[in-house]
Amino acid sequence: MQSMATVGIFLFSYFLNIIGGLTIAVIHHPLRKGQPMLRRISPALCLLLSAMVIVAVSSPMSVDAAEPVKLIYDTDIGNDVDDTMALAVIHALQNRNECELLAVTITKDNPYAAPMAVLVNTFYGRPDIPVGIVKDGVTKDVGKYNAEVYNTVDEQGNRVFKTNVTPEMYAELPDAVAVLRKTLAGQPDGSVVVLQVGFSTNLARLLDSPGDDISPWTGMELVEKKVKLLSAMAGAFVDRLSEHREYNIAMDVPSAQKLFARWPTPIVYSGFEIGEMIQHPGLSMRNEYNYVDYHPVKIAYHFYRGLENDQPTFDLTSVLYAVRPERDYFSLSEPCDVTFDDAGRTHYQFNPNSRNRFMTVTSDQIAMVREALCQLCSEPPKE
Ligand SMILES: [Ca+2]
Repeated sequence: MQSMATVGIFLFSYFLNIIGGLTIAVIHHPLRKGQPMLRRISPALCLLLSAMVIVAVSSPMSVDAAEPVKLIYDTDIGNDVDDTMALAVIHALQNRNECELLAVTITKDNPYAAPMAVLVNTFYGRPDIPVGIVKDGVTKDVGKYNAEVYNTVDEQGNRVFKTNVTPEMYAELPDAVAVLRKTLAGQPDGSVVVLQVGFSTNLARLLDSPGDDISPWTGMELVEKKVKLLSAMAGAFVDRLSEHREYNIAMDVPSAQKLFARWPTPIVYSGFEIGEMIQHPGLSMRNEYNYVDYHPVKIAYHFYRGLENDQPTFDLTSVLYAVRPERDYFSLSEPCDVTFDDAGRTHYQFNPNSRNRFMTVTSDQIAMVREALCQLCSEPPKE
């Protein structure tokens, strides 16, 4: 679109110059007399008009066109199907040039988690996005769908999903902290949004990491320099859930306490209540993914949730906010300090000096987000 507009501006400017040239020719015609002033200023006037048109036409575009949001996706893919759906949403947004997925790091310590992430990336045409895994992490079980999707076969018995990462390669895959450090070190200052939709294991270790041959900066310094926002699906922020031990926090409380106490840039929390209130309809999964015979997101949903059932949109909400923060899909709380106790319960206190906020939603926003996520999650891969 932008290049077409640029061509249009160029042609229009060229047209103006031609008109200007004709004007000059007319003015210089031997049968015409007078108008010495016009004769002198005509070429300059044309140039000026051209410049004004270029400024007038191009300015609104340069104001409106946001740069793609650079994302790191830290996920416990395989524990719940929303991680896989959220990854599909990221790819749909990247197809629209709204974001760029730099790396995926995984906090589920099972050999099928990384292949599942790569399988989804490959389905959407991006098999080479770097993936890092947690070492000695939590939730070592395989979960309800990673192996099922990975091992899906067609009628001839051939696996239908290609991946260049297999469960057998688990021991050799790079450590998430190294992938995080390398990814951040290679990006411009203040440019990266980190999505954390699983446990805090990897990011707490990142903050603790010393300078090394990847970067002389500590993990804390790298985050401070490179990360503009942590969009986290974590905690619970309504009174009725004051005793709730939100899963992402409760599975690794020490890492969550360390991470959220020390993270040096703004955090936006999507609490349990947000994804719970915005239910993805099973109807969409049944009817809107049939453009291919085997869809990894639909198969994952089938094994995890059942196609007849609706599914909370927990992790998807953190993605949508991260990429489209200005679309009013969500409202934000006043700034507040957030802590997690040893049982994994959420505590927060409003503090005007805090960098951190949590999401809230109205009934109108719930309807809008549900539909936006249905459309994005079911969007076919780019040809
Ligand atoms: Ca998750």
